[in-house]
Amino acid sequence: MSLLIKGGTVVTADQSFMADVYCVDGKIAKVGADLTVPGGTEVIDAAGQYVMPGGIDPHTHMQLPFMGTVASEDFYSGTAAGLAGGTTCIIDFVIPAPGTSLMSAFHQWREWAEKSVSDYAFHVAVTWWDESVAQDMETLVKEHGVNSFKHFMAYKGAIMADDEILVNSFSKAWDLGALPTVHAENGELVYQLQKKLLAMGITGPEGHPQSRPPEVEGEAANRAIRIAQALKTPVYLVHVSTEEALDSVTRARSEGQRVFGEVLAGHLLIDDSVYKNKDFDVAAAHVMSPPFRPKKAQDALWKGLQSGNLQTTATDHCCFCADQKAAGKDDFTKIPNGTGGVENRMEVLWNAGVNTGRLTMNEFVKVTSTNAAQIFNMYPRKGAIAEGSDADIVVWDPKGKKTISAKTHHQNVDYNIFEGMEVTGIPSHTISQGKLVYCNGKLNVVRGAGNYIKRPPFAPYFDAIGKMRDMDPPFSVDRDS
Ligand code: DUC
Ligand code: ZN
Ligand code: ZN
Repeated sequence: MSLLIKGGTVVTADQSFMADVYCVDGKIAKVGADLTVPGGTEVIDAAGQYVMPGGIDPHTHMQLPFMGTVASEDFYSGTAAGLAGGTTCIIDFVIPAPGTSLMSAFHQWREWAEKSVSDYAFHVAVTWWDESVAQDMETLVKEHGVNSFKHFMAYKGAIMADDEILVNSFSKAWDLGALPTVHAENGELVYQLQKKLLAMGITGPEGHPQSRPPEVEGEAANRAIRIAQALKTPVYLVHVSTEEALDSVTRARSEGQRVFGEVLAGHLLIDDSVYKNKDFDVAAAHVMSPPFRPKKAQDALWKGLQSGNLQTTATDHCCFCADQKAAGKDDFTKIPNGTGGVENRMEVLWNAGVNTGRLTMNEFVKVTSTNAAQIFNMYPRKGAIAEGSDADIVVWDPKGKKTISAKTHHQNVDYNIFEGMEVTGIPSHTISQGKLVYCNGKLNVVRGAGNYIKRPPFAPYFDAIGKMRDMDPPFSVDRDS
């Protein structure tokens, strides 16, 4: 099975050059000018277009059981929608219910994900703590290719990780060479503010952002970062949405702490006016956590991305249709939290990032693909156009235009948060595992074709962290004795 992408400009995280890309049996076999290839090779004409590493969305929730329902987008439809938008790999989240085994949840999610049409990996959430959790973390890292663990600092009474869980889990992650990640919102504050707002008679979606003001995120972000600092572990903050949280990330990085920050396409482009919409369905469709923020937060987030203090872009793709959102008609705290976007992340970021001069094309590749591959240890298998890398590639038409709409998207949800947005710069072709799976509006995917990607722990692969680990254990006492 061979395929040639001919005559395009290859754009990677660090360079741009004219070259053909020849793919054989799922891998990139050759990158070079005017390649001669065997007869029978499928040829894609990429003249006038950019040939980039396929996108990696490091934050999705396909078919997540959450808030009394299940996300409408499953691993089949969700990965297909990703491919239609140039995203060739997702990292989803295994989220065990508190008290249940991480291993059994992991196996459950693996089974659900077998229908994926593109490659995928998993972070695993730590939602409770005892010795069996520590043991399962070890098994996941050593035998199952999991190198990142998620902690929800919000969702009190459900999946919230308190400080005891954070400290134990971060510490275990450090032992294993795995990366702790956090959803940073102070769950107690959210809970108390929700109660207060409901008591005041505020029951509509406008109560959602009011119950999660920026301080809620700022406090939790800073706490997670400081805990990581004390334990000398790296930490990754998912969906940084406020100046307060970004300031904590920036300060820590400037002090040499290994802190990574992710920003959602939605938080860069949508503001909190959506919650004032009189139509419940529209306002509720935007209920996600952390919520969309006042417009000025977007400037700060763009600057965070431009300065490199935020390294990755994601979607937190977690879809619920109007009939599911209706569960919170009389009580905003019951609206299932989540919005979609896996299909549109690349094009909205190109349109608002590259077309405006905020990002160079190479920076675009970094923040949509290469940085995620490096941080989560899939590089250079993913995130690169190089001989030996997986042939996960997007051919990008910088002049192509479209108007985003739920009427035409492939996502299995009845609303699109980018509805009506006109974008210039769209994928013309997506290649997954060396096969053409999307061509000018047409998907051609195979159920179950996606592979689970194992991600090894960092040490000794991730040298800087390896050095940190040798230098200084998190505690001065020997925890093994
Ligand atoms: N936030 C959401 O909006 N949905 C799923 C989980 C989360 O943290
Ligand atoms: Zn989250
Ligand atoms: Zn999430």
